[in-house]
Amino acid sequence: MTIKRILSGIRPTGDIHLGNYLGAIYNWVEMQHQSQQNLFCIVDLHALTTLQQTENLALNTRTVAAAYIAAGIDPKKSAIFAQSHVPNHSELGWILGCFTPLGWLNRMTQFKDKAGKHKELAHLGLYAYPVLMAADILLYKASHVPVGEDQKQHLELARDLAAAVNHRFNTDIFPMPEPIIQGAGMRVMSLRDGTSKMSKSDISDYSRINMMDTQDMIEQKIRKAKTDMEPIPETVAALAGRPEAQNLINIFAAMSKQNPQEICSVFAGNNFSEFKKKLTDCLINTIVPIGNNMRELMKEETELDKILSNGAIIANDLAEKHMYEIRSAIGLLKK
Ligand code: AQP
Repeated sequence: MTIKRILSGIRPTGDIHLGNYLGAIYNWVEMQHQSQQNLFCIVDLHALTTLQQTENLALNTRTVAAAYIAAGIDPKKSAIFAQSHVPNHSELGWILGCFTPLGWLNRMTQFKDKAGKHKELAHLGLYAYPVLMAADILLYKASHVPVGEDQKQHLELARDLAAAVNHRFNTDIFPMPEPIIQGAGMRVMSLRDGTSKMSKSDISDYSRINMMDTQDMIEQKIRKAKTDMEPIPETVAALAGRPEAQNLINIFAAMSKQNPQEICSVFAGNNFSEFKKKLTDCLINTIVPIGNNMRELMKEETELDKILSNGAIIANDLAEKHMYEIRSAIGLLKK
């Protein structure tokens, strides 16, 4: 597959965790070598859509940048930058908003999930964030966008907006971005409840493995992770209806680069205690070195900020060039 330009990002809304790693960063590390240009953004403007999570925005932005680098995103190969350091994201977001029928936004399931019961109290930013996400992608003419299953609908919106603007102005200014659905739909679930996603915003720290967790914390969290009374079955099919067991087996499979069936075959008939020890070792071997690396990078704040400003220079150059073409295509007066 020829990949011209990849764009993806994570919201700096709290402790970056195993779900963000397995569902996103882990795949980007591989992909960065297959593509001609990589843009990995820390989407701080998107963090503003959930106002309760913006307390440590600057710190969290640096932490996400440190996680990218510590996990293997190479700043020499990939531009790492904060979304707010490229003002064109907001400009294009506004322009695209003017081409977005409300009916399209009303269909977005994430708004319904995140706004909850009191939709009329939800903010415009939360409602409109898929448009800003479309701007993030289309601003750079990204050819490929690695996204989780839950973001597929938003990528569809970006494609619809690209087609609508191209058609309206009889131009091909926006190439169609292609989704890359990550890790065969790898969705890491909470360690406390196998039916809800592992999330930064979960109030229980025991629901997730954070990328900066120590060995002790990982041991404790896996020991306390919810399971059931049944032994590990021989087949993956027999895990149906056992979401916590399924989640731990999926995590082990992803971490050890095996498939879940192989894990079931190895541990079939055992209870979870032996399995949990092996899973803990596996997590410690991968996560603790990344966490230590993150701590080192966080100590060198000036260096980290330099990486972000270098990334922003690359992103701004590209964005300004494209924005000039976009402004011309839609007929705005030249500066
Ligand atoms: N549990 C997960 N399993 C697999 N992938 C996940 N991602 C997030 N959680 C999981 C993937 O990480 C990327 C960036 O996520 P994000 O932080 O921008 O948005 P999010 O999905 O809202 O992440 P959180 O942790 O749930 O944050 P909060 O609690 O702030 O909403 C995406 O590719 C996402 O699929």
